Amino acid sequence: MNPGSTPTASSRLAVIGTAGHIDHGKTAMVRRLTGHDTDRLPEEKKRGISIDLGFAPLVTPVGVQVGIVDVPGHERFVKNMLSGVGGIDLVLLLIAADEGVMPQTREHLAIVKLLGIPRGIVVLTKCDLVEREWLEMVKRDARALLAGTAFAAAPIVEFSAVTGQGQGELLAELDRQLAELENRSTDEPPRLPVDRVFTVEGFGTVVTGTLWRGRVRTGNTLEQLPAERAARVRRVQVHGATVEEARAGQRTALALHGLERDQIERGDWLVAPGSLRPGSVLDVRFELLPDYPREWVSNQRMRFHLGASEIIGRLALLEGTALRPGQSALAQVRLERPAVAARGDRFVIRSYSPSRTVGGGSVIEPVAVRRRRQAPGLDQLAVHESGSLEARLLQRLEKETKPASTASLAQAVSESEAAVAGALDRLGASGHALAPLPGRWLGATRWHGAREAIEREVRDYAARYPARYGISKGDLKSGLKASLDASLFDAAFDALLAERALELRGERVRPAGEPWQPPAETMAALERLEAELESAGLAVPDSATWQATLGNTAAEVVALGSLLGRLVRVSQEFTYTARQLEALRAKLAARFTKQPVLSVADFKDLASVSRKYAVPLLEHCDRVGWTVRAGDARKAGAKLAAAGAQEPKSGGAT
Ligand SMILES: Nc1nc2c(ncn2[C@@H]2O[C@H](COP(=O)(O)OP(=O)(O)OP(=O)(O)O)[C@@H](O)[C@H]2O)c(=O)[nH]1
Ligand SMILES: [Mg+2]
Repeated sequence: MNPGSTPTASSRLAVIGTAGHIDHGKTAMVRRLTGHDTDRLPEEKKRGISIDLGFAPLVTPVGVQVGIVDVPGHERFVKNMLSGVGGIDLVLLLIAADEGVMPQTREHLAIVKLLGIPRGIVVLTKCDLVEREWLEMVKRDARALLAGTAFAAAPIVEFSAVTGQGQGELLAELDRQLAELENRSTDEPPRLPVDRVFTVEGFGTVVTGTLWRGRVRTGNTLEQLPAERAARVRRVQVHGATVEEARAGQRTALALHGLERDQIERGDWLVAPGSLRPGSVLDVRFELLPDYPREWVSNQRMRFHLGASEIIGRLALLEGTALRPGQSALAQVRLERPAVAARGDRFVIRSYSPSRTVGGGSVIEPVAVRRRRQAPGLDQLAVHESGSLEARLLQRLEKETKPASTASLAQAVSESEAAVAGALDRLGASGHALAPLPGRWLGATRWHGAREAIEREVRDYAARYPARYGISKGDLKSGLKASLDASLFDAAFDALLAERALELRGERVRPAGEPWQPPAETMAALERLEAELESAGLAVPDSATWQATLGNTAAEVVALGSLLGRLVRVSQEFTYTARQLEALRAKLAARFTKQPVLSVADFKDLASVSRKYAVPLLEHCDRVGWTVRAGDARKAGAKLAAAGAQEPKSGGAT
């Protein structure tokens, strides 16, 4: 592809990094290409080596804006190298022509491979110091080093920082490589690993990093992780210039409100609030480097590098007790401090002491729970690792105990909300998932399980207590509480009613299509009770008395009476038949046509009862709207004429 023909080249962005053994000319090359000296620390100047990351901007011949991260080559500073190399688009692997391939040439190459850096150019530096023959030999070594890797076809450029040889070719090669690069998505939530923190007079705390995803604008609120602290963006800079907005793929400096210099450090993250969660246990796929000299034994201490962070922890193998060099396995990273990861993030593992790169891999589940080796569920982990979005979502949904929002599912599977919403619709259409509540999703298996649990309880109760109409909704819900979340219960219960799988009367529910007849003896007892209550006028015997007479059948009779609307509990003490209350209502209605106000004394006369009955009866009349209070007296209530709420239902049971 001809890079000059790319119309959007000037709007393109990239971050590239150096790599290679100490003293192989990384910093000198960056200086030659950009005019910037990336060795800024006094100690770096004094010792003539790079210690920490350096940064320099470059605009390529076709106009791609590049941020260069210059890394130290010294083996003691691989940790610093690691904090800058994550998230780069391309690596320049430098090999000094006079020295050839050296240990950190190999280690840095291993790291960029483990991190999945997609592109690379090999730069043979110090070409001014060697003969052609020697140069060809070093070139052959370089090819041999890259053989079988993703960089096998990487271009090799001969270069000298002293003479400027190869500079034009290197820049042209850079443009060729970057032209094939896809621009990063700026629509996703922003995510920035912090690799430097300092203070700027008048602006307070400033952090820098490569913006991995999304965009950041002045005034945005970001979340600092793992501390979970809010930070507002005061100023955005890219390559030293203040800009309105930084986009993914740019070296970015953010001045932050509300954060002191010592509250944030290298290794922290700034992300869209709520978009990622920190976790100390991560499910991963781990691969041991082919040149690691031993087997990796499970549970060794190690250093976990992701983004700009280094966290100490242990790496437990999940499929066996040891892993051979060059092999990979499902594993669990258990850290002493939380990491901030997303599914698919690449990481590097270094041994605890002495520190050397041993392997790396990708994150499968960033916030996991501890699992034992060969515990059940490893196959699910495999689905989570490589399954389609639908398969992963479905697996996640089946784990949810209640309907989950699209946003929380998107977070759980580390995908955008839009992608998850689309996949949910497809799962819905195929019957694998459904939204029992608006915008809240559940796996079909769990949904059917919930419905079955409810139906089973209702059926069991009806079989156990044939004399009762059915279980009360409250008892049903609390009985299933351990296995069914309240919102799931309500949704499933309502669905069963709507489909007429259940029948609800008052608060009681029974299976539909199984007509219920009250047992003859309960019905007879109810009728006897009604007769007894009515024979006393409104001065009925109190409940404790007649319940004692009924004995064991009292509960059944009361349940039947209230189910049929034939018994009404007026107070703790007194229950009346619906007919008695209806007669009272009619009397009251007639009375109020003659006189608009009724005192308690008037009521006692009207109902022929003492105060003991008059007060609870009047309070009942107030409750059902037959009367309303007017000082100590009553006036007619709105429901009085309308044969109120307590009208008896038809006597026959259905
Ligand atoms: N002759 C010659 N010398 C070079 C060239 N490039 C770098 N040097 C010299 O090699 C030494 C190391 O160069 P640096 O650029 O500091 O090496 P580096 O790879 O950045 O080293 P670290 O960052 O410490 O890993 C310096 O003295 C440079 O002047 C080159 O192309 N030709
Ligand atoms: Mg250097």
